[in-house]
Amino acid sequence: MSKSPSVVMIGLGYIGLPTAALIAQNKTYVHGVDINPEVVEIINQGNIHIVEPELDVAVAGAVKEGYLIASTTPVEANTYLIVVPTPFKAKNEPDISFVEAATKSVLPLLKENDLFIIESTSPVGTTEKMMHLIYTERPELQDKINIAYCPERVLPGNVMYELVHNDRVIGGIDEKSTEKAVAFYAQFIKGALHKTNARTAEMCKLVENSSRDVQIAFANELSLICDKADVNVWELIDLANKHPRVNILQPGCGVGGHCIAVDPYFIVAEYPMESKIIGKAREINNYKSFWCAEKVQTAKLEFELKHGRKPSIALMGLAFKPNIDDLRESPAKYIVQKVLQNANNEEYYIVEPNIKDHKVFKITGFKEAAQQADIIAFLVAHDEFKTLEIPSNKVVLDFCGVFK
Ligand code: SAJ
Repeated sequence: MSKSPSVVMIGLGYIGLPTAALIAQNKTYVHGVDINPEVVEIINQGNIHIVEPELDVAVAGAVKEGYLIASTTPVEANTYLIVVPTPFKAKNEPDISFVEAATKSVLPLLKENDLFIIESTSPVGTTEKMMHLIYTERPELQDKINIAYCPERVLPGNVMYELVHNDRVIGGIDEKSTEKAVAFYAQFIKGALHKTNARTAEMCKLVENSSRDVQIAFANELSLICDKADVNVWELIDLANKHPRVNILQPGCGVGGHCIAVDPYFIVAEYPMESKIIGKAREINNYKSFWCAEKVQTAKLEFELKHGRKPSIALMGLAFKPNIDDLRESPAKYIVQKVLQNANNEEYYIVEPNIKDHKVFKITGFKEAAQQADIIAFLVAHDEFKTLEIPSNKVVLDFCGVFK
């Protein structure tokens, strides 16, 4: 790269890399940093290490034109973006050690008027903590640099579009920081940029995903009630949603992915006495996966009692939501593992049309599995499954509304 970078991006994962590519497409020099040397090498060759539509073209172009370069160490710039993971430790407590390490890595490089932004999903107060860390190590910078929090809200699978078009919430540690961060994002984001303070912006991200988790828990709870009450939950929700002020989401096998199933714990861990509904929603959504596995087990035993032989079973779907190949934190995968733990010489067909093979499971085509199996359990509502014609002699467990 011929010019010194304007932006240093710490973390080149599912959000950091697309954001780095977007900024670079805007002809701003970006120095991307990742601790994984393989990732760095792949990106510098103009390739990508994650699956996301349109990201490959964006990264290839940005690298080729020299606006994006990857490295394992940061360099001096004007803007530093922290986009690293915030996993949780035992007891579901958030772990901000990656954010801390990222902040420490740029500490010696910071200078007056720089902009330091955290995008990583973080517990409330993290931006202030990083501010104290910076001011403790570099007291001469007190009130002289701009520090802000700005969470991302993109949906995996549609990241490149949503990065540009979604509204953003931007909260600085003071007004000057907020204004400076807004001016930065305004260069490449078309959605509205909403100003607030850092704590509110942090809480906003956690609340968005908790809100969805609570709403899905309501739908999942309804599915358990309806199973006992002998009411078709899909028809019920459809009818209830005809009310002008009711909008119930869809039940499924539980909630997966790296966001909705995780972020609510960041609130519960800090405010356990107050976050009753949020905590309970997590429990309900986790329980739903366990319940589905139990249902498969019961169907197996019923089949054996009725037919005097062991059934063959198709488990349809492994991904964490429909029409993607992402198996991270997937309730479907959990159910498959749980069912296989109880296997007792039955024949199993594991199906996931969005992946070719898997290191643990032997993958069978969805048509073949549906044809061969006595019991067909739908764990993910992939589009392919909706086209299946299932003979009436099969036992169908439709946990996610494939045939609703
Ligand atoms: N799900 C249901 N029923 C529904 C909707 C979803 O069971 O009616 C399940 C899905 O099957 C999946 C899980 O919920 O297992 C999460 O899927 P999702 O599509 O709702 O969300 P994610 O995890 O892919 O992305 C979310 C988004 N947040 C919200 O919609 C509030 C996205 O905008 C965030 O940027 C992302 O989390 C994130 O990175 O935090």
